[in-house]
Amino acid sequence: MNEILSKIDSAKHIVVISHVNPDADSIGSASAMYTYLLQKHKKVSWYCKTKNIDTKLSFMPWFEKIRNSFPSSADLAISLDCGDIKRVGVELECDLINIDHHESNNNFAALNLVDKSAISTSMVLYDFFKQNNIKINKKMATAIYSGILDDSNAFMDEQVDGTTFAVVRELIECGAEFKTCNKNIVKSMSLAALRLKGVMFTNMTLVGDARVAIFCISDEDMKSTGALGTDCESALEESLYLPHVETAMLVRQNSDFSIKGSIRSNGDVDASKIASVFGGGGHASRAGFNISSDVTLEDAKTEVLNLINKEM
Ligand SMILES: [Mn+2]
Repeated sequence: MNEILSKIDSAKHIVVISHVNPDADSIGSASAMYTYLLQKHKKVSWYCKTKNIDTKLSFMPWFEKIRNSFPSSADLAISLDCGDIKRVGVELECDLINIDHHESNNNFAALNLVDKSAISTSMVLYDFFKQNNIKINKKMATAIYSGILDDSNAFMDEQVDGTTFAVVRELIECGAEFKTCNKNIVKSMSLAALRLKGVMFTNMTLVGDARVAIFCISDEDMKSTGALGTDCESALEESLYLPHVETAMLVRQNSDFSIKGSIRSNGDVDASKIASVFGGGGHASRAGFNISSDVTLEDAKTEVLNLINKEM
């Protein structure tokens, strides 16, 4: 722990990193860390490779500071919620601290603060602040709450327990603007996302006695709806609300015709196990992978389906 603090203390220019296609946890934990470093009067930047970050996250403290070019003068980087070095999105020449909670994290940095049992990276950060007697201010509390809210699926996840709510209570006491977070993260949707959801559910196929839902999204679908990658994920998760569905799988074509796969599971299928076959990773309940070779969307779908069949 203290190694991390002394590393921060001696650094001149620190960059916090949110992962490629960032979610509320990666933005929230980076936002909380950014706020903390500012308080320490550090020169700090915030890097994310993705250009079009979901604007529903724009209420997060310091969101407007996010840049997609990495500052050359940085001597320390801190990656937040990156389960894999590839998620960092940049080749680093400076030192790295890896703060995360993904099952697949292999401690890729010089210093690692990885708690695989934590519900979110923002919760790992909360514990870090508490253990080091660092005061959590209103901005930090709002950002940490956002990460917990999103990664716990609005407190609906299996992993949520009394401790989760005890932490939330404390964050609210620290001034977390939880109502703003709830509205922006859970109760808001762009027209593009809603249109994409329509396309996704119209074309959904159910297999294995309706225990597996499969979605296939072409680059054309993305362009015609104007939706973002993260919009697909939320519709994917909703398919688990269907009576028999235990596993949901999505293969999506990127604009460069590479393929992004996402798997969600609320049953016995280990999503991260399937994703790891394709070089990806994540958690048992949610995982993802990328296929960069010349595989067609149909072939990718068949391959993932074969694996799910083997697992079930
Ligand atoms: Mn996370």
